[in-house]
Amino acid sequence: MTAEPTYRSDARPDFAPFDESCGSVIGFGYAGDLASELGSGTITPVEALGLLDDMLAIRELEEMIVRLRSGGYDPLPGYDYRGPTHVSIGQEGTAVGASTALRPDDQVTSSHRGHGDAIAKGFAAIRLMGDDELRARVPGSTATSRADLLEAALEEHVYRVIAELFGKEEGYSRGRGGGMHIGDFSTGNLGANAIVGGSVPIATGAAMAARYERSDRVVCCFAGDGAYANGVVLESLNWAAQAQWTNHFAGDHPYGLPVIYLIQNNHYGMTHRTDDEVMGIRHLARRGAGFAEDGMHAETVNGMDVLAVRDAVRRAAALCRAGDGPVLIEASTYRYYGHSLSDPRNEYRTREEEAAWKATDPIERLRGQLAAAGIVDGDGIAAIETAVRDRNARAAVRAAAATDPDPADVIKYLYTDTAADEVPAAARAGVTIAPPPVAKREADGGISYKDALREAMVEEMARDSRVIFYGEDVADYGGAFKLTKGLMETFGRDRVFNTPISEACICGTAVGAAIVGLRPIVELMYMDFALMSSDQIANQAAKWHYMSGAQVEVPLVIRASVGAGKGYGGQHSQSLESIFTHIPGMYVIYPATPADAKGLLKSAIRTNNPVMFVESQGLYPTKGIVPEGEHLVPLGVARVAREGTDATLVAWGPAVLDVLGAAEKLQAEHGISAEVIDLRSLVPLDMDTVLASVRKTGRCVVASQAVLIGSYVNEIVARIQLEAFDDLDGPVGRIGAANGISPQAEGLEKAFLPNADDVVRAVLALV
Ligand SMILES: Cc1ncc(C[n+]2csc(CCOP(=O)(O)OP(=O)(O)O)c2C)c(N)n1
Repeated sequence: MTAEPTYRSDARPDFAPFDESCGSVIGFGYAGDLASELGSGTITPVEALGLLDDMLAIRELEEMIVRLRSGGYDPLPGYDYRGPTHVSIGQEGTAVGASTALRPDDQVTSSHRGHGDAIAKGFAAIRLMGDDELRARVPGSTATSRADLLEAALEEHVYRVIAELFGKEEGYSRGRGGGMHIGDFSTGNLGANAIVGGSVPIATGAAMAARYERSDRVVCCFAGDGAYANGVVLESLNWAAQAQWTNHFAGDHPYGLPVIYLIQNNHYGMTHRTDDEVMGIRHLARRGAGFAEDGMHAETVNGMDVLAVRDAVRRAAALCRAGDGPVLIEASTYRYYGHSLSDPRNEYRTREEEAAWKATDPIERLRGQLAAAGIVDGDGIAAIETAVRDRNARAAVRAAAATDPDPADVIKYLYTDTAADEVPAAARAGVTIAPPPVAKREADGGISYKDALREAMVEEMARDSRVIFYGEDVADYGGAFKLTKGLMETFGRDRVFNTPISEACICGTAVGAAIVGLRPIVELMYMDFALMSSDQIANQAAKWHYMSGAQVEVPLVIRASVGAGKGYGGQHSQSLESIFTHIPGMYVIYPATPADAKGLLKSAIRTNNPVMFVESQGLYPTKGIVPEGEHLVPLGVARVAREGTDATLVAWGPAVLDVLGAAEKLQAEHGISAEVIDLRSLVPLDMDTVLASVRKTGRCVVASQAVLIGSYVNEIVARIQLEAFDDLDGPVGRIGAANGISPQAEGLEKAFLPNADDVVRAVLALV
């Protein structure tokens, strides 16, 4: 065991004048062409023809969408194409140039305009696959030669992409994702994203995982120029350039994150002008300058030249593999059509401008260079074009006839039923570098809720090295509430580290790391801050299992604590669990006791579903008996906390203590026997236990600490009234905080939060 060194800041006052530049940005420095690349051996004639084939395949696919929309695609007359139409005609050089510069195991993320990226990354990976891998992709193929087998695999790829666009079961995401979310994890495409900028922290997290695993794979993040105004994108650049990846904290692995941020700068957002309207810089490559001390390597390339892009990404990948990532590449390119096919473009740009860009067309450019180099003549090129057109047409016809998903399966793949019950051998070794912190048990075996949570994390991190933990101030300091004190010393800075104050990136990188195989736990200091990362929780973590058609699971835990009751006011006190129960795809857990805090957190870390794990700062010091070692509480099973016969009290989190207090009073002062159900898990929800109790008692009050308006309390009440109406002796009561904002003044906060007396009154009203 090597103890992890601790570091103290040496940030003494230093006001010496300085004059610093922010690093240089190289623009359009590529001076090569096909002849020079062939001459230097950086490309073969076969590879060069592959570039043409890839770009043509993209253009043909996009032209198919254009023609389908106008009813003029001859192979599929009258086919009703629905869904978005963000075609990327004109931008083929960026997708193909970048993808062919990557290894098959390198990964990409992409954007709403991602059909081209999906074709390109797939084709590039498939061309480099061995025969066995190819055969596994087309098991029914009768091909006997490598060339025919490869051709069959390429066609199958086009087919599965088009099948996804057509919403078919045979699509890569089984028709659940569609064109704006298309991903093919088997060729390293981690998914397109319809949230502008949404994939950028995901790519960053996937790169973090590569670094953690000591892998030399690289992640290339495709996103548009519009995205580079978005907060989470700028947070991602800051995240990727953190000093801790390369300085003394980095221990034996001083590697920068292996991520290439590739801006597909087509000079427009939807219709806004990036160049001289909504941004203040001419070359977006300058975005990199403010983040890394020695200047993040950044350059602008001609995105209409597939060879220039390929050259830049090859160099970027080499930098990343050498530990010198991240890299920023701006590819200046153009989309010939509008934002979508419903955009006529005439309100914001001229036909002259379009003609000028079309004169730099990437396919024409390569075509000319191939002919000039004598690799293929005009007839040969025409034959390639016909072959590509026929291949796409066959794939499209097959896709149109593929299977429509069964409407009965509408929520199939929302959740996975798998968990990390077994830890792979590679994740079992060498996981601690110092003895872990041990909770001191009282004579009766009691420990605090807070210590129980730490015990769960210690045990799970010791069990499985894929479990990493990060958040704001969680390392040396042990978190704002000292809950994780000692974890960094036990597991090392590689697995337990501080983050910038970037809640969106904290959650987004966790998604990226999770989908490529890690099992992150992240901490949000206060649950209120989850709203800063709401896109990454609601649109990314919750959705990727479903939207990928179950190609990937997203095993991550977001621990978020509620600060109610401390006089911290409106932005540090909210119980926001109801918001996340409204997001299908998330699990939402809220323990009330120390034993459940441990047992539920351990189960949350092991499930392969994303979990919003809510904790109560008010409950942190409460004590209870907690079994040592393996203590797992299943998710989705409520607990009968007190048995009774006259009324049922349903609650979760700190409200469980209120209803238990109320039950005591009801018994002592009114002779009413109340049964208490602690829900523990809001999603998945155990209605059976609730209904069984209500059917027995005939009366029910549901309580939580959240404000009543829009509260999950109302969902439980509605379901009881619908599903046990005949067994009820009266309407179901509801308890929550006042429909207001948590105040600072003690008396006001007491009036704001519900308490046991409120519950007593609600029960008495029923009897
Ligand atoms: C967060 C978010 N805001 C707005 C939109 C609507 N929208 C879709 S694409 C787009 C323009 C994106 O521009 P850019 O990133 O440059 O990509 P491009 O469309 O040019 O490929 C907008 C505003 C969205 N999908 N997501």
